[in-house]
Amino acid sequence: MRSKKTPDIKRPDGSFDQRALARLISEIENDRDTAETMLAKLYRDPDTVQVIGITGPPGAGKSTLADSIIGKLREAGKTVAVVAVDPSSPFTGGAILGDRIRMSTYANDPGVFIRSMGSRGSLGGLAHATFDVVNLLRSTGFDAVVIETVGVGQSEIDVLAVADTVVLTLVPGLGDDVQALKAGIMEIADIFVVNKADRDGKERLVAEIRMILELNRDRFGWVPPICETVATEHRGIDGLMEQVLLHGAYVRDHRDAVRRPKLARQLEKMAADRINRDILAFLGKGDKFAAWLDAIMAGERNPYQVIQEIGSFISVRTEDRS
Ligand SMILES: Nc1nc2c(ncn2[C@@H]2O[C@H](COP(=O)(O)OP(=O)(O)OP(=O)(O)O)[C@@H](O)[C@H]2O)c(=O)[nH]1
Ligand SMILES: [Mg+2]
Repeated sequence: MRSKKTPDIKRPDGSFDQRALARLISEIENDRDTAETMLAKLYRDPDTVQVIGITGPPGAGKSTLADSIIGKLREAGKTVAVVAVDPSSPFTGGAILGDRIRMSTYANDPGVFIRSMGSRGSLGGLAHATFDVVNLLRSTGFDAVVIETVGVGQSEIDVLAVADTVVLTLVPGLGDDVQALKAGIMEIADIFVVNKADRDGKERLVAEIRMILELNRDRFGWVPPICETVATEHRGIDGLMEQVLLHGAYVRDHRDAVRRPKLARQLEKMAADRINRDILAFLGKGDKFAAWLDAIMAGERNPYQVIQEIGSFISVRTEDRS
C-alpha cells in the first residue's frame, strides 16, 4: 500500500496544476485499485460543476461544437476540463489527432485542461476509467467538464451516467438513422443539436425529432430543445449555450430526479466492473480456472456445467460475506 499525499490540483490563485492532474489521470488509467483508493479520498460532487456530454455519430461536428462551447464558457470566465473519448475502432482511428488539432485553440489556455482517452477494454463503450476521470475532474474544482464521445449506442448510455447534460449531435442526411435511434435517444438527449444546418435535409431532420419528442411528451420533466447550428461558422452557438445553461439550472433544481438515476446507473456499472475483477482474480488465483478448462478439454465436463459450478461458488462467497 502506498500512502501518497494527493496534490492540490486547484491552486489558491484559481489556476490548475495541470501536470499533477495529468499524473493522477495516468494513475487512474493504469491501475484500478489506485484509482479507487484515490477517488475514495478525493471525490466531491459540488452542484456548481456542470458535466456536459457531447455525443452523436462520427463526423457530426462534436469536436467543432465542443470547441465553441469551451469558447463560450471561457468568455464567461469559467474553467473547463475536456475529455475526448476516442474509440479504438478502426473506423475512427484518426480521432485522437483530429480532436487535438481542432481543440488546439485552447491548448495553451491555463483555464482549460484537455485529455484524450481510449475506450479500450470497456464493455460499455466508454472506458470505465472515463467515469473515474470525469469524477476526478468534477471533484477538482473546474466549473465545467466537457466529454466528447463518438457513437450512437451503448456508449451514449454510459455518457448519460456521468454527464449532467447530454447534447446529442445529429446532422441532416442521416436517412433512417433517426428512426433507428428512436428508442435510445429519447432517454439520452437533454438537448438535440441539428448541426450542419447549412446542408439540405435540415427541415426533415428537425421535423423527425419533433415528432419523436411529441410522442413522448408525457415522459419529460425537461422537454429537450432542438438547436440548429453551423458549428464551423459559430452559428447557433449562443442559442445552444443558453439551453446548456438552462439545463444546468434545471439539474440543480431537480437534483433527486436527475442525478439519482444517473448515479444508480454509474454505481451499477462500477459494481459490475468491481465484481468482475474480484471474481476473475479469485478464479485465477486458486488455479480453478485452469482445472475447469482441463476438465472441459478432457470431456469430463462441459462449459455449461462449469458455469453452474462457478455460479454456486460465487453465491457461497456472497452469502459468507453478508
Ligand atoms: N458544412 C459543415 N461542416 C461542418 C459543420 N460542423 C463541422 N463540420 C465539419 O465536419 C467535419 C467533422 O467535424 P468534427 O467536429 O471533427 O466532427 P466530430 O463529430 O468531432 O468527428 P469525430 O470525433 O471524428 O466523430 C469537419 O470537417 C468539420 O469542419 C457544419 O456545421 N457545417
Ligand atoms: Mg471529434
